[in-house]
Amino acid sequence: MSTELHLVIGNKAYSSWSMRPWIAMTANGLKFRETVICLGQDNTASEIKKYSASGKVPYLIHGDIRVWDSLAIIEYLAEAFYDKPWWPTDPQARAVARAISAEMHSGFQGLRQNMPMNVRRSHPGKGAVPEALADIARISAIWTECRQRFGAKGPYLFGTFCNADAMYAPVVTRFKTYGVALDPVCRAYADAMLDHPALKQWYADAAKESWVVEKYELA
Ligand SMILES: N[C@@H](CCC(=O)N[C@@H](CS)C(=O)NCC(=O)O)C(=O)O
Repeated sequence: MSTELHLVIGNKAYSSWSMRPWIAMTANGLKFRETVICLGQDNTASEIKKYSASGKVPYLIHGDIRVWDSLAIIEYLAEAFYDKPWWPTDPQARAVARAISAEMHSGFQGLRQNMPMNVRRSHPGKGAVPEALADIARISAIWTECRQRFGAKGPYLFGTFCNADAMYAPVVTRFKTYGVALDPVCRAYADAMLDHPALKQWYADAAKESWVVEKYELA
């Protein structure tokens, strides 16, 4: 399919939801145009509304097709570019990959609220309240189970990189920012993710951004 892909995202220092499809698309080698809107500005809402009636990013434009919401976008891409390895091929692994992606998408408020994404900063120990620690324990259990059951063929949750890794990529960055201690299995997984070229590119792009939004820096 040669129709242009255009992904509208929030700025890379802070926009955890945007990171997910961007990482998935980059990891799968898709060429796409990106429009970056800085979060937390007076004109953020109006800029996003130029594209998305939902008032949120990420938002994907593909020819006549419009898709919003991170999980819907990566599911759309898995259909539109079905020759790429978006999800594991084994039905059991694919079911678990989708389940943990949905769990990420709908949960972990304790982690999200107390350890907001900021890939440019280091705040070891900050935000380690019981609600965040409970989410970290559940995520560690998910990662450990996936690595042990499905991870034989590579360093990612299901061996080779898939959409579930993209869904957990912002969590990996939060664990780095907030210095979360991990057991050896989870540490090895997080390190493999941080070493992935797509994540490295996201970090490099975020470092070049000039926007500094006080409310996200103080969080
Ligand atoms: N469930 C949505 C959540 C999207 C979301 O909350 N995006 C944030 C940025 S990470 C946003 O657009 N916020 C609007 C704003 O800050 O004005 C998804 O998965 O895409």
